[in-house]
Amino acid sequence: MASSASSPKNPLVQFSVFLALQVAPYERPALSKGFLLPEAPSRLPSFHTCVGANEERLTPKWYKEHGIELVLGTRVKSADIRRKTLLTVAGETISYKILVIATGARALKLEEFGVKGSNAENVCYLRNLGDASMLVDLMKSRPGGNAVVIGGGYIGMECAASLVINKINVTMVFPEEHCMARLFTPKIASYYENFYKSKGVKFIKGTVLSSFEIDSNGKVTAVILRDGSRLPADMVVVGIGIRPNTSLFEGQLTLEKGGIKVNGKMQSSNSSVYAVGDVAAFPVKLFGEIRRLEHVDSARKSARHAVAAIMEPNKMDEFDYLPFFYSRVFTLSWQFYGDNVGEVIHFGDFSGSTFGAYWVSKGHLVGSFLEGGTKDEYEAIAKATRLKPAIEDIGELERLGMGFALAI
Ligand code: NAD
Ligand code: ISD
Repeated sequence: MASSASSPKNPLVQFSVFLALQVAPYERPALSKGFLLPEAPSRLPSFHTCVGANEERLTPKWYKEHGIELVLGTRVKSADIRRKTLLTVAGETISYKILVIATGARALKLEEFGVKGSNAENVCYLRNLGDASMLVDLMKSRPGGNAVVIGGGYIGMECAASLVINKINVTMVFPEEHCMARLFTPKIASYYENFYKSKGVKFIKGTVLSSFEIDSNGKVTAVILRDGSRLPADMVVVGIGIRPNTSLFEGQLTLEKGGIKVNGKMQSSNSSVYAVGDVAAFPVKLFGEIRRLEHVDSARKSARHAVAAIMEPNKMDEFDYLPFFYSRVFTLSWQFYGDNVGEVIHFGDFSGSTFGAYWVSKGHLVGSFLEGGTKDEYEAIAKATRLKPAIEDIGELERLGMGFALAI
């Protein structure tokens, strides 16, 4: 987003949004959830940006009515931060007074791990609308077929659930000992893995694929694992992580944690340039350190904060964000707040439908996880994590479980 002279709605600032995409900006969460459902799937503009904030639909008409120039199908090929210009692939030069970088991240490709075949017509990634549409078409064209899901993170888990709902047989392959290894404890992971197994999903853990078997039409027919075993496949879904899109700015702005380093106003090492969302590495006050968070909630709130800081620089406090992650699959739904470091205690009924965990570091509660909670319970764990209470007796915390957060 670049801002320069004036607009009809706001005489002081003109906002322009430049996108390589051909559609107005949208949020990704639906792509691995509602978009993949066989019945009444979500479609644009129902998951336009700001959908989570219950605001107006940000359709192209909305941008127009608000005096924001929406420039689609325009890829920026280079940036000159000193001159405050962007050069597009079409050769146009765009000048800005203030630049907001919201370039997000790209899906890691199997080729980066030495495996060829990503371009086969039945191998899907899941990062954008085109990817999700491709997966929908594949599921429709192979009813009852076999899918191999590579990766046991967010994309792997959410897509595996959607594939099952579409009556596709699923085998998940990932290198760790359990799913969602970046966040879940082995005990939490075991609950979800058992739930998935009850839906027919097979897990192959602690290994990775080494190659694809590809037929004469260029379609993958099987996935070959490192130990030589062969998994027949009608489709492959790959979710092996992302990398922030920083390349336009490398050597011009300070980078940290793989992203563009910003201060508490989301301002980069150049005061005219801001960064938000997956690409921004910002100070998380609660942890006293710079983090780069890959999540829609952080994207929404960091963007809101950057714009407020641009419009009213003297009024703005430092961004004070409580890290939040969530997922919804099948009938399950969990939320996590804070940081998953230190000692962990579990609570609740792991043989039922509501359970959780707290993380305690340096004598304070720093992270909370809850599956199957009510709105009040989720609000309670968020509040407790934000307050970072001292924990003198871990056993007592374990005994109180959900009651600890509800009493705060
Ligand atoms: P991820 O980091 O969550 O998980 C990556 C997984 O791939 C891990 O299990 C990892 O070990 C595995 N992996 C890495 N290399 C591999 C290899 N060579 N072979 C097999 N497995 C390998 O990343 P993701 O699932 O790709 O998700 C991408 C992004 O989308 C993330 O930023 C995530 O936060 C976001 N996302 C979030 C949600 C949500 O918050 N609910 C949902 C979907 C996607
Ligand atoms: O909550 C989510 C979700 O479902 C995603 O796909 O955050 C991510 C992205 O919006 C950020 O990578």
